[in-house]
Amino acid sequence: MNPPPTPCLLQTGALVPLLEQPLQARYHVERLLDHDDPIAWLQAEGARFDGIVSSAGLGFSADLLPLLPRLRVVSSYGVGLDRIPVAALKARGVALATTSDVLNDCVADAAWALLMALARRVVEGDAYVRSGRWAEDGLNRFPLGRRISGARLGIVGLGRIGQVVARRASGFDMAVAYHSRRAVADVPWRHEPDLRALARNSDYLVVITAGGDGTRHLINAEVLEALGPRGFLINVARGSVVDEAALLEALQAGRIAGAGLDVFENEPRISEAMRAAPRTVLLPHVASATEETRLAMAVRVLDNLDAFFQTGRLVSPVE
Ligand code: NAP
Ligand code: 8YV
Repeated sequence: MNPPPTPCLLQTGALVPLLEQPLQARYHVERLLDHDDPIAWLQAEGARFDGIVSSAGLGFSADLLPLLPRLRVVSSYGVGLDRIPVAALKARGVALATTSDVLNDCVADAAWALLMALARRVVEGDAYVRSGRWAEDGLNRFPLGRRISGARLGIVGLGRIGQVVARRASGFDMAVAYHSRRAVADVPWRHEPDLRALARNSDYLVVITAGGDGTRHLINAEVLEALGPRGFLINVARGSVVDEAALLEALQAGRIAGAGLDVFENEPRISEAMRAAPRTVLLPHVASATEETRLAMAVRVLDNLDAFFQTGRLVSPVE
C-alpha cells in the first residue's frame, strides 16, 4: 500500500528558524512571502493546501479562505487570536490550534519582571550607577521605590496566563483581585465585576486579557484615573487593550505612578512620546521569548499538525 501523501502547508509569513526547519523536513511547505503576487499565486495553486501554519503575530486574513478549498487545519505559533479569522474558520469547519499553556509561565514571569522593575526602579537604578551620578550625589539620593510585598494586585483577565500571574503573588503575600466578564470557579481570588473599582483598589494592575475588538481600549482614561497617582499599570496582553493616548497623558501628568509595557498599539513603531514617557519600563513584545518557551511553542505547533494529520485531533485546540 502506498503511504498517504505528505500534507501541503501554507506558511503565512516568516517563522522562527527552529520551527521552519522541522516543518520543511516533515511537510511540503510554501511561504506566502516567497511570491510577488501572493493572491494571484494562490488563485492558481491554493487548492493544494491542507493546512496553514502561522503565528499570533503574523496571522492572516479571512480573504485567503476562499482560495484554499482543501483547508482543514490551522496551527498557530503563539496563543493570541486577534489576527486569526476565528469565526470564518469555525464557519468552514477548519480546525484551529494554538500553543496555549506552554507559554503561561514565561509570560507571567515577564509581567512580574515589569512589575518589579517598575516598583523598585531597577532600570533607573542601573542607569544611575553606570552614569557615575551615584558618586556625584553621595549616598541615599536615589529616589525611593515602592513596596511589592503585601501590596494589592489587580489582574485584568484571569485566563490561563492571568491565573499564573495570580499564583506568583502568594510568594509576596499580596491581596489579589481580578476582573473578567465571568467569575472563574474554584479560585481563591476575589472577582471584581467593576473594572474601575478594581483599578481604584490596586497598587499594581496587570492586564492579561485577550486582544481584539472585544477588549479595545478597555483600559481607558477613566480606568487610569481610578488607578490613580500611586498605581502602576503593567500590560502584557495586547497594545490595543490600552488607550495609549490616554496612558501617555496620565503618565505625563503624574496621574498614574508608572507603566510597564511589553505590547503597544502600533508596535514595533513606538511613538517618540512613549519612548520619552516618565516612569515606564518598555519591552519589545518578548513576554514568551525565552529559549525554553519558544522551543516548546515550536514543538507544539508541530505536535498539533502531526496529531491532526495522524488522528484528526489537535493537542491544543481552540474550542
Ligand atoms: P485566555 O485563557 O483565553 O484568557 C483570556 C482572559 O481574558 C479571560 O480571563 C477572559 O475572561 C478575559 N477577557 C476576555 N475578554 C474580556 C473583556 N472584554 N473584559 C474583561 N476580560 C476579558 O488567554 P491566555 O492564554 O491567558 O492569554 C491572554 C492573552 O495574552 C492572549 O490573548 C494574548 O493576546 C496575550 N499574550 C501576550 C503575550 C506576549 O508576548 N506579550 C504572550 C502570550 C499571550 P472572560 O471571557 O470571562 O471575560
Ligand atoms: C508570541 C504572543 O511571541 O502568544 C502570543 O499571543 O503574543 C507571543 O507569545 C508572538 O505573538 C508570536 O508571534
